[in-house]
Parts: sequence; structure tokens; C-alpha cells
Amino acid sequence: MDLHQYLDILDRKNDLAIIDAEVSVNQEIPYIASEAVKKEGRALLFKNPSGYKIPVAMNLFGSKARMETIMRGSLEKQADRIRELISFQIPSGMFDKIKMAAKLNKLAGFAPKTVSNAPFKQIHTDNIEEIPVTTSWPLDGGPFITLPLVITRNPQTKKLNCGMYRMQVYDNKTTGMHWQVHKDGALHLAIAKRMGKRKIDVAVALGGDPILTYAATAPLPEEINEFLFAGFLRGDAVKLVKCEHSDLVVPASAEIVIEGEVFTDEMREEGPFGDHTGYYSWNDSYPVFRIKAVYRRADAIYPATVVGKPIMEDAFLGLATERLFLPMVQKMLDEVVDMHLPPYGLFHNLAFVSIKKRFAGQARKVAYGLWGMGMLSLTKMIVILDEDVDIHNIDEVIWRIGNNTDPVRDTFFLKGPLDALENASENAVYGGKMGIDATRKLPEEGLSRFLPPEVKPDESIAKLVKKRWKEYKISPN
Ligand SMILES: [Mn+2]
Repeated sequence: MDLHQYLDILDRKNDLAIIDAEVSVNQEIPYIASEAVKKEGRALLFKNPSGYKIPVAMNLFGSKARMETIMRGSLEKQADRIRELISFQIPSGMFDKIKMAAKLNKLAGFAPKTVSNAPFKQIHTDNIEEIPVTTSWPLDGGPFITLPLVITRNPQTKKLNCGMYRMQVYDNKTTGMHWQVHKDGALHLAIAKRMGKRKIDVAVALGGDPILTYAATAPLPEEINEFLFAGFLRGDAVKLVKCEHSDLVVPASAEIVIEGEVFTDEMREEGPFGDHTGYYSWNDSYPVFRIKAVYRRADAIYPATVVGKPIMEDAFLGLATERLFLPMVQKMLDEVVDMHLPPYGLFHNLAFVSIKKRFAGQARKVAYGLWGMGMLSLTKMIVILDEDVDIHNIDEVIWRIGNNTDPVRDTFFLKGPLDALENASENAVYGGKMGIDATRKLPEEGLSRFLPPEVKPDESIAKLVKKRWKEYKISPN
């Protein structure tokens, strides 16, 4: 699937609005897109961005149904496949060894393959002036490329990384590269610097199979390649093409590819940028991407997104990550039943986690575990609840927190790394965290009082009333 094919699929499902009216890339298109996602509207294809020939596609990820099309099935199905994949134990007998080998072989089949040509090689220029890059909000520092697949190699291990980092356009040969300290791109630049290198090669792909865009946002460990992950999810190896100016590779399905480099000693003011916190990220110093060459399909479409106060499109990407990474969390912390990162908690501010509790202090054990795990380590507040709580229902979560928590006894505070978009702590990227143990307390945890039971109807009465409801003539249903 490429972006054209994906848009065709949406069109056939009547889930694509094609806008022929001339509209501006400066705030007008992004604002239309933000309104569309808030109204649960269709994906958008702007055919006539004023001043440009290349159409702009937005709201490509902005619904659960669209995410399932991109994911080739339900998130639950993909979560089960991941659970199966990571379920192996150390092989003991012959049979185990065969099973393990079969599994690894199957995974190897999803490793990316290199092909020799791609549609994006049709047109070649040396700058991005033709690309209709959008400006989202009034105080933004300029136009930002918002859905780039940024590809680098670890200078030491040569491992490939594909991440998504916004790129502020300074001029048509130069952009910013928003490599926050926790991101793999930033790690690659730091390694290059340590090795005494002047620069690293960077390739940026726009468009392509939208599952690649999701994979670029997924919080994978550095050693797991995003293209392998995408290949596994879609059940078909991702095809890559060699770059012209470096040893990097880019997805053959891309619409536009930008090749260039980032120097280890060059930084420039980046921002402000209206961010997914609902506040602006203010000016800060970031690396600079210098463009060498641009390739594109003759019929290229430019994909973009807009972030801001929730709910925006990134909520649906976050939901996919929540479901797909739950099996990995459960692999490490096997008492975890479910995990929810509510969209208004911005993924890194608040997490609800339900557990099968057996012993005193277990809620704290789980919270400490999560604070040591990948990108979840950046979570500011973690609430631990019992296994019978529907943690996707925020009202129920509030009800449980209120009923089960003594704030003095059941909250705990510590410090640790925070997301670079954190607004409230003394320093960005490092500060306070809070855990709330909202599980029912055990005597060893200080609850020696009699704990009254929860109010619930007798099951036989509930059944009877349900059955006889019509007879009472209380309401039509
Ligand atoms: Mn990575």
C-alpha cells in the first residue's frame, strides 16, 4: 500500500473528503483538519493549496476505523500477534527448539528488502520549494513538516532508525531537526559527535504506506528497526531503495524523499510550535538539516498533521501504541491486566494501569517498573488500580481513586526523566513524578479497619428485572 492506494481505499469507504477550493497552507488547511478530527470527520485531500501544485492530505489517522485499515485489522488482533511473538521461553527440548526456529524464520521473512527503483525517483530537484508545508498556529515559528519519516544510521552499529521529528522550514534548502534528547535520532547525532565526526547523513521520506508513519511514532527500543516492525504488522516485508547521496535507504512507497545531512556542531533556534500539549513549545536550540536533493513522484501528495489541544489526530496513533505495547509491558510485569494513557493526559502526563494484586506494595512495584521502562519512564503520574476496574472509563477511575485512596498513605513522589514537552516542572526533561496506589488496601498496607463491601445488586434480581422490564411499563426499552 502507498499513500495513493490508501486514499483510494478511504474514498471507496466514503471516508475521504476531496476539497477542490483553493485554500491556504498558512493556518487555513490545518484548522480545517483540526475541526474535522474533532467532529470525527473524514480524511481530507486538499487538491488546491494556494501557490502549490502538490495536494495536501490530512486527517489520515484520525479515527479508530482508519487506524484499523492501516493496521490491517483490529488493534486487538495485532496485540495478540505481538503477544504470540514475544511468548517464547528458553527452548528446552527438541520440539521447543523447532518451534523457536520456526518463529524466528517467520520474523526474518518480514525483514525489509532492498529494491532497485521506486516511483519517487521520477522528478529530481535540489530544494523543497514545491512542497506545500503547512503552518498550523498563529505563533508558530514558521511552516513545519509534521509527518516526516526521518532515517539515520547509528554511526557505530550501522543500525537503521526511522523516527518522526518535526522539521521547521527555515528556507527551501534548510530545516530544523527536532531531535529531543530521548529520541534515537538525537542518540545517533550524539554518537557521531563522540566519534569526532562532522556530520551524519539523514534521509526524510514523506508518504508511503501509512503503517510506516505509525511505526516511526512507535516507542521502540533503539535496536528494533521500525521497518521490521512495520513489515511484521502488515505481514509483508517493507521495500526499501538506496539513497543517491548516502548509504541510507528509504521506503520505495514514499511520495517525496529529501536527502541531506545534519552537522554535529550546528544548532539553530527552533520554534515556537503549537504542540500536542495544547500549549506552544517555546523556542529552543536544535540541530539543522541541510538539504542536498529532493525526489518526488510526478503525482506526489504531501501528508501532514496538526497537533494542539486534544483530541487531535495523534490521539489515534497513541491509542494504537497503547494497545500494541501492552503485551510488552505484561511480559515484564506479569500482574498488569490493562493500561490506558488517556488522550487528555498527553501520553506522558498520566497513565492508568490495572493489576492483579496479590501482595502488599504491589502497586508501587508496578509503578516503579513502568518508570524504568522505555518511553513509559517519562510518565509523570501513574495511577494503579485493581483488575476489576474499567480503566478506559475515566468516571470509574475517579470513583475508585476517591474510594480507595488515603492521599497521605497511598501517594508516592520521586524524581526522574520527563518528556521534553513537559511544561510544569522546574526543569524540562527532569523533575517530579507521582504514583497513586488506588488499589484496595491490605492490612499490611495500613488498612486495619473493616472494609465494607461494594454495593451491587443480587444477580438473580438483576436478571429478573431485566427480563420483566417491559412488563413494568417504565420506559420504551
Ligand atoms: Mn527507533
